[in-house]
Amino acid sequence: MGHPFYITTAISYPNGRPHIGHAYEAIAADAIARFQRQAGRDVRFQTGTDEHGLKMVQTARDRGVEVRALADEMSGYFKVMCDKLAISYDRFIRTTDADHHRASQAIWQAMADTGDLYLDRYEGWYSVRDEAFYDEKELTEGEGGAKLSPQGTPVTWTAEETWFFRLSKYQQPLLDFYAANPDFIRPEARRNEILRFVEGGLSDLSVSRTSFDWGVAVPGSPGHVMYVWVDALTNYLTGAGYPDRELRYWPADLHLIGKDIVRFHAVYWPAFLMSAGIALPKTVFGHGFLLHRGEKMSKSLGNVVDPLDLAEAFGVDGLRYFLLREVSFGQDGSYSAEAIVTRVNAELANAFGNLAQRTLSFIAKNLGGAFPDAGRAEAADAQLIEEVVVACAGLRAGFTDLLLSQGVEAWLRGVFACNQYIDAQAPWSLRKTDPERMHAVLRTLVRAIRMLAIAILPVVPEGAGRVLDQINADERDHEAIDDDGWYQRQVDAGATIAPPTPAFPRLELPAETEPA
Ligand code: ME8
Repeated sequence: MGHPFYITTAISYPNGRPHIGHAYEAIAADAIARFQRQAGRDVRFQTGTDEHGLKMVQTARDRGVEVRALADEMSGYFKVMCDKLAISYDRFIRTTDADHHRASQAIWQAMADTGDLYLDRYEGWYSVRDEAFYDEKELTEGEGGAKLSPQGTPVTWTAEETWFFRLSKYQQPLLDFYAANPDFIRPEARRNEILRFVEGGLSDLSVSRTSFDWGVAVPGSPGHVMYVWVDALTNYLTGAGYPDRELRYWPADLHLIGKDIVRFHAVYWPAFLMSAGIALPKTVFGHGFLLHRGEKMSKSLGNVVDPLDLAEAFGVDGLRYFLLREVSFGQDGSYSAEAIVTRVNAELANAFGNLAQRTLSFIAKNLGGAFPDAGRAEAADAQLIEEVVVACAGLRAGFTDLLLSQGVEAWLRGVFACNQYIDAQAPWSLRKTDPERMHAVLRTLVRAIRMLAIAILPVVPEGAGRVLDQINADERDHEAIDDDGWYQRQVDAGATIAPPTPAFPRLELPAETEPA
C-alpha cells in the first residue's frame, strides 16, 4: 500500500443549499485526490458539513424549524451534490456524528491538560455570519455607522462568561513554524496576510458559549458548548480516527479551503494542535472565490446558482473541466454560461473528444475494429509520442504542485499536437494510397489518445473513462502512462475497438442564458 495522502475540504455550513463555490472546492479537492491515487498514494479524502454554531441556530429559528431538522435536510443536499459531481470522498462527515463529539472533547481535554484553557468574561464583537470574533481595530464602518467585520458582515456586541484559549502564548511558536515550513500556507498572498496578522499580536480566544446549547458540550463544564470553530476544525482529526485509533492518515497533507477562512486554519488550528501535542498539517491552501460574470454571488443579485443545474446544463465533466481549467488555482475566477460553452466545446468536445471519436470510429469502420499494425513508422510518429509524454508530465508536475490550471494547459498542448499530426498525416486519405503508413499513423494516435485520457482522468473521470473503455485500457494509474508494452499486449490478446459513442458531447448555449 502506498504512502498515505490525506486531503480535506472545508466542511460547509448547512444553513442553506450548496452553491457553486462549494461545488468548486469539492471538485478541486476531488481532482487532487484522484490524481494522488493515480500516483499510487493511499488517499483518504474527507468532506462534509459543519452543523453547530449560532448561525445554524438563528437560521432554524428564522425558518421556524428545529435546528437538527435543518441540519439533516441541508446536509443531505451537500451529500447529493458531492455524489452527482463524482466527488470520490471516503467519508462525508457531519459534526453531529457521535465520534466527532468524542474527538472534540478529547482535543479540548488535551488543551486543558496543558493549562491553555481558563474561564473569564468575554466582551467583544462577534459576527454570526462569519462565526468569528474580531478586535475593535479590525472593524470598518458601514452605512449609517453600523460596524462591519473585515469580511463586510455585521457584528454584534456580546458579553458572557466563557472559556478562553491562550492563543497569545502561541504567537512566537506559530511565527517560528511558518518560517520553518514555507509551504504551510499557500498561495503566497495568503501566507503574507497571515504573517502580518500574527506579527500584529494575538489575543486569547474565547472558545465556549453559554447563550445556546447547540454544540459539543465542554467536558466538566455544564452550560458551556464549544465555540463552533473548535469543533469544526477538529473534524479533520475525527476523520483520521482520533482519539480511538492509530492515526495512519495524520498529519493531513492538504486542507483545501477558501481564502476567507485561512485565519482559522493557519492560526487557530495549528495553535490548538500545538497545545494538544498533535502534529500539524503539512499544507493549508486557500483557493480563490468564484464570481458570476465578475460579480460576487448574493441572494439579492439573484445570481446564486444551484451547481446541479450547471451540471445538468453542461455535464458533470464539462463543469469540472471548465472550473479547473479556467480558474488559475489560488486566484478568484469568473464563470458564465458562454464561457463554459466556449471552453468546453473548443477544448474538450472538439480538440480532444473529436480526436478520439474520429480515430476510433475510423478504426472500427475500416479495420473491423482491429488494433492497427506497426505499419511503416516515420520520425513524426515518435515525435508526437514525445510531445504527448511531455504534456502528460506537465499535467503531473502541475497537479503535484497544486498548479491545476497550468497542469491542464500542459495536457492541452499534447492534444493540440495530436490534431496537428492528424492534419499533417491525413490518415483518412492514406487508406487507398498508402495503407502501411495509415496503420502506423493510427497506431500512434491510439497510443497518444490512451496516454492523454489517463492523464486527464482526475479532471473528467466519466468521459476519459469512456474513451479508455473503448480501447480496453484497464490500467489507469501513472505507471500505465509510461507502460510502452500496453499496445502490443492488446494486439496479442486480439482486443478490438467497437464503434465509439462520443465521450465529450458538444454543448449548446441554453436558450435562456440567465442566470447561469
Ligand atoms: O466557512 N467561491 O463554511 P461555508 C469559492 N463551515 N469558494 C467559496 C465561495 C465562493 N464564492 N463561497 C464559499 C465555512 N466558499 C465553515 C468551514 S472548515 C473546518 C469550516 C468556500 O459553507 C469557503 O471559502 O461558509 C469554504 O472553504 C467553503 O466554501 C465552505 O464555506
